Amino acid sequence: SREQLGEGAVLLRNCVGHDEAALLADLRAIIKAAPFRHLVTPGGHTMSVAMTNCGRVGWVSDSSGYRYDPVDPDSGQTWPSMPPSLRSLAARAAAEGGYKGFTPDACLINRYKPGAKLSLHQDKDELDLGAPIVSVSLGLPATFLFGGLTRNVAQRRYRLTHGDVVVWGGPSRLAYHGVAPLPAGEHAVMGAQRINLTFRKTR
Ligand code: MD5
Ligand code: FE
Repeated sequence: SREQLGEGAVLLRNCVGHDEAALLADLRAIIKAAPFRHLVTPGGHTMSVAMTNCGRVGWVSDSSGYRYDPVDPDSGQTWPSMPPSLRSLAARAAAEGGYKGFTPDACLINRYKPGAKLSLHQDKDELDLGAPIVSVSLGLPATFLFGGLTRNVAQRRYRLTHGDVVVWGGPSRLAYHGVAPLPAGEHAVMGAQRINLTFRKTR
């Protein structure tokens, strides 16, 4: 199914489909090569969400700021490459959301355990703001907070569940957003966690 959340923002429920087994196997291999870690923000806070990346570059944060870096600072190696199972899901979802020819070069992988949250923010570290961000939710359901172009706009809340994909483009690309603290639970496939993949075109 297909639901318009805002101008340029399209929610595709249960969009992962038959790609799921290959996707999860590839995800496990990425996490083995580049394990989840809790990044520190420039303000000195350790994030409750744990992160890793695949693709040409990965999103990293430390005391000096945010950046896209070809090197995993924990390993000193380049990030695992973006497997075709992930790349093709992102391209298919983007096309369904109205963006043909989406070629992401980064995939940020966020892991939420119960209690983890993502505070209200904008994604603006990417140079190509004309490209959408494609977000894939796996595991436990989460409450997603979708605000406006300024911080003070009231947020609408959406429950995102396993297999849901959101294409964030157009004016929604720079909307403030966040994720409410993850409730405890156990997902049949993913266990006691939510994993979110965000596909980005950084240049
Ligand atoms: C998540 N991740 O559920 C979300 C999904 C992040 C992040 O926010 O930065 O890693 S991506 C949601 C998103 C991206 C770009 C724009 C908008 C939402 N939006 O306009 O609401 O872990
Ligand atoms: Fe974000």
